[in-house]
Amino acid sequence: MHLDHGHTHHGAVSADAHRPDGTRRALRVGLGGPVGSGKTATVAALCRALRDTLSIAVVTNDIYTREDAEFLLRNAVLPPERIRAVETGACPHTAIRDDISANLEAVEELEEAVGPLDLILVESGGDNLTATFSKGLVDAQVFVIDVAGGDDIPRKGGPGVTTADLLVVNKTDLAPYVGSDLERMARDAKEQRGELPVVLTSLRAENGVGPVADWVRLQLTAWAGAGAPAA
Ligand SMILES: Nc1nc2c(ncn2[C@@H]2O[C@H](COP(=O)(O)OP(=O)(O)OP(=O)(O)O)[C@@H](O)[C@H]2O)c(=O)[nH]1
Ligand SMILES: [Mg+2]
Repeated sequence: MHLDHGHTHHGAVSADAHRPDGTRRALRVGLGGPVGSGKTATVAALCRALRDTLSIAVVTNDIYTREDAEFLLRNAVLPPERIRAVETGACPHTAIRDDISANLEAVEELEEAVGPLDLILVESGGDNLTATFSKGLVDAQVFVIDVAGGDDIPRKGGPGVTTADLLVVNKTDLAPYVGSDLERMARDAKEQRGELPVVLTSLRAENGVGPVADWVRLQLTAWAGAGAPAA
């Protein structure tokens, strides 16, 4: 199943913002990127930064395990009933791009169980540079890469790097140790992405997730603006 919202876009955000009863549904933000780049750490930090002001839930996608969900549970970033795990089997990108039914079900179950929600974060299983989310599953997507994966990744491009609504270059604290050139990464990313935003983060730093949290707040404002029911 592939639901494409097509024409009515307000920035990153689709205008199809309503529950069957006409109220605004939660904004769904997907987080994708290579294995180990810091997707789960970003989700955890976002929950801590935003949970006092927003009603949040999380869906994780793991290949064979529930490890990401268990990390979030162990670290108590949200109450357990707000976290769902989807086990994707062989290809994690299939579950976020082609057959999104298990993820949609998880999203809908969360809305039913703990809603009304403001924000649902959907973490993809770690994959290569080509994995992107279906627009039928998420309203905006974040692609997380890290400096330790090599500073030529932004230059290599790929749909995640070039088209994600936000590109996060994480683990900047490691740049001196792995010899990554942050300025070059930022410059290459900008070249690939034009006007689309790029942020550099270190989740080891105090409020390191701040730039991502700010971007999420902006998306939510756009989402609220897109929320008026069509006449
Ligand atoms: N030094 C440093 N380590 C980080 C940072 N962010 C995440 N990590 C560490 O990197 C490792 C992988 O982070 P995860 O958040 O599990 O990465 P992931 O993208 O969710 O990984 P998969 O789901 O397995 O693809 C963990 O040990 C994190 O603690 C960072 O900004 N700096
Ligand atoms: Mg993870």
